[in-house]
Amino acid sequence: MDTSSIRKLFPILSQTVNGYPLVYLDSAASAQKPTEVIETLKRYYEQDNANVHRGVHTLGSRATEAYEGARAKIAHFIHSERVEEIIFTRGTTSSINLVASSYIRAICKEGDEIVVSAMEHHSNLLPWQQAAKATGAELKYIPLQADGTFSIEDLENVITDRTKMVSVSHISNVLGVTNPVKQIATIAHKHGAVVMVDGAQSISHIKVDVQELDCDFYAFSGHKMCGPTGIGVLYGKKAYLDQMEPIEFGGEMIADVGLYDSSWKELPWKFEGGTPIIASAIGLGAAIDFLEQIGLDVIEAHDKQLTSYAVQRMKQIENLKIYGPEEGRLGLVTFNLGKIHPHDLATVLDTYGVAIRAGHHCCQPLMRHFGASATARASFYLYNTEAEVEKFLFALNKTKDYFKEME
Ligand code: 7TS
Repeated sequence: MDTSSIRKLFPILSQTVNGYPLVYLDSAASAQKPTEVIETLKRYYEQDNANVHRGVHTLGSRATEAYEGARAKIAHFIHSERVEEIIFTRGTTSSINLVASSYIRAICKEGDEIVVSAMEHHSNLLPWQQAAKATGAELKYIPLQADGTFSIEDLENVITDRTKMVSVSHISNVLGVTNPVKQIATIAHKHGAVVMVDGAQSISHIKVDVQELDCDFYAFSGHKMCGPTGIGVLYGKKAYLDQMEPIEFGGEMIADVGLYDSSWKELPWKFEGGTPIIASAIGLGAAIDFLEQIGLDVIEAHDKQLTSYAVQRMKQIENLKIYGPEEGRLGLVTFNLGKIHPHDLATVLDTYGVAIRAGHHCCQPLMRHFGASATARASFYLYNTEAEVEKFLFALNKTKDYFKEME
């Protein structure tokens, strides 16, 4: 892959920050947007903007065609069996909340179980905590090993015939490791449980095939895959989505409204109350075209190679602790440098134009598992280069020197 040509397609990357060329190593929080996505949004607002599904006028038809066209692109991108299995949401958090609020509250009762791991992002924990409280179901955790991962044996020991839901991340936003979701789905299905996959960190780096994974629900966010903010997807197998009631009522989700009762449209629209997130959905369609032109296999190989390059180079820095297992990291590396607080580290790095994330990464249980209140995280995407990794290392060493002088 010609990374220098790809970089030219991202206008934001050509700026300097604090007098240095921007080194953006925070794509796991939100990825940058290529010109084509920005232009698609602009074109939509300049030429086609109208509400969808209701207007019989030309702009309304164009907007509807583009919005539903984006849904079809997503269905193709993740290989769902049916287009109506793609629900537009605000993002991963909303998608998981929709399942936890609608599906779980409908099917779970006291004595049932919901299984998660302590590796999860808060967005894949809190909805289940709430659902467990509301239904009387038990929230069970797959125990974590010292490196933060869990074993299939431990997972098998936790799941029982009373388990109704198993929800795990595909790629962890702290460890960068890929969980074997296909294997997890096979085990869960044997017990009659459904499987939800938090794909927030995987969708941008690897080819996802929901039929091949055989997961029942898959959630992701547009903004982490070069798309706009405010748009995300819930994929669900039709059989489960059909059982679910909407959680938002009004607007375009209705079939017929009476004074005291109403009925809903069929899938996917029953879950898309109000005016949908039209422009961002169309922008997400453009992001998918962009990623597919480059190829997810090419992106994965690049991101894997760059991550392991960064890890190898970071290991050469004294007192730098990397969290997670030795092998299998994709797209990010989480670390601490001596006793320097990660917020201080990120602040000094920013003075060199290097953007990284610091904090608990919305994974407080996992931070506690590591005995850390916070960590720093560098994340890599298709536009990052080895030269940028070197600038990051240069800034890390400068930060170390700076804090040594302060001692
Ligand atoms: N799940 C995982 C694994 C994530 O990494 C994130 C966002 C979410 C869920 C929530 O996604 P949202 O789009 O609904 O906010 N992760 C991060 C992160 O690691 N740093 O900032 C956001």
